[in-house]
Amino acid sequence: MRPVPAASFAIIDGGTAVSAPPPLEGVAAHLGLPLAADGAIALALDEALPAEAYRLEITATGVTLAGGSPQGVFWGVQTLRQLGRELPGGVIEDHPRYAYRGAMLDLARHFFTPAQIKAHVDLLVQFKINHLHLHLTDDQGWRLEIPGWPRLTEVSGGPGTGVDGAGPGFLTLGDYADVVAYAADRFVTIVPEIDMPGHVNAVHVAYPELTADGRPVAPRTDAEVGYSSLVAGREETYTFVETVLKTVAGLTPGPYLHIGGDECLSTPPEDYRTFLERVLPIPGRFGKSVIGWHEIAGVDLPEDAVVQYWRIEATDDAVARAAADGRRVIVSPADRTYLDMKYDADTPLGLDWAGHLSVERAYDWDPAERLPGVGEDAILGVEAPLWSETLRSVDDLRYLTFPRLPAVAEVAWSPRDGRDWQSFRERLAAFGPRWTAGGISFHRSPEIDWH
Ligand code: IFG
Repeated sequence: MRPVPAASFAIIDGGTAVSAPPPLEGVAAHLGLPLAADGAIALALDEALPAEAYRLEITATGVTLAGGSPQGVFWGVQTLRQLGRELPGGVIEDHPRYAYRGAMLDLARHFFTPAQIKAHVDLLVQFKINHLHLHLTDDQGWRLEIPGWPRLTEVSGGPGTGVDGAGPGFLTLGDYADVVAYAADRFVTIVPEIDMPGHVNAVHVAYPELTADGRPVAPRTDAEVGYSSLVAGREETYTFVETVLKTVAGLTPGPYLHIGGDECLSTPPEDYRTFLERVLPIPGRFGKSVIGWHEIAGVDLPEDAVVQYWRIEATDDAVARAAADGRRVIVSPADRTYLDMKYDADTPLGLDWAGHLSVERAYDWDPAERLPGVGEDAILGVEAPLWSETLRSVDDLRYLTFPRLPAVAEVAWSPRDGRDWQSFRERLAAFGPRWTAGGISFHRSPEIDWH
């Protein structure tokens, strides 16, 4: 044991063991240290704590980490891992501000493989993100196998699909189950999105019979939006939608099904209403709560519906009304959370329709102050979407994600008065060497004095 200040504790590489009761052995495995009954790091459950809360006590002789549930202990493990090998003495008591702390990955514009998605989960949990929203379908590609509708993936998940024709691929039922299980083992809930009634050119390419005139539709590999729509007046539309949502619900242990609803510029308003009134209740029939982008707030919503706010406007009356009616809101304002926004004018990747998103702007805002009428009690949580129109590799994905995802993750986890940009930027600096050592591409933002 190296000589250390009295109150701190040094983890000896490989020589420090962890003790864990059976329900926590899975969590202990994530520490990468041996299990032993007399381990210097003791994991424990403390039912008196809220599920995701934990209490970390570090003394010169060892560490006690108690959580309200295995998930709470797992979040404590992430803090332990962040502290490194020299653990400062003291007690940390911590719990999340919001229950829903999400990241979104757009697999439709550019597909990423199960292995790449799982590697992304490993990085997200280090910042206590507990939901991964997978945008599975859009104009350019359909990325989840649906039994009975094979052309969705054979055609619209096949070669040449994706923006610039560079994002081919799809998840088989087995791939999806594998990703769901991997995420669950790390206390991350997968939130699948089937975007409707807009953003459906990939459906029409695969099944022209679902279009208004039944004529063949050309694949699209550009990045335009708002030009496609399911036909609200045809029964075939609902047969298709019901089969797809039933399949996805059956594959998804999590409580949510996201049905999109955004940018339906080619859906007449009355048709949009008709479509949603028939489709919004379907997830509930399969035991799921429906999530939609905030445009859905214009129609009557199921009691447990969740509205995901994404625009940059200062107010949104429909969302405020939905919140006043008891619907919950996921706050994802593009000008604060869209990781596909450029960092600055020199950023080679990304878009800039919501402005440039610096690390500080991703950090220095408050979800409860973002939308008038959408206060703390209406907010389910925060999510950072990453749209993939300009992504071509995992390095690209990570370059836009890090270091802004940690900023949004802290907005979602920490109490509002506990947040401080100077403190955050100093703590973030320690990740530079770790990401470099791990081969994790990230933006060395000049806002941070990287170690
Ligand atoms: N808006 C579209 C996305 C994507 C995005 C890129 C939403 C909900 C612009 N819809 O954001 O499909 O194109 O920043």
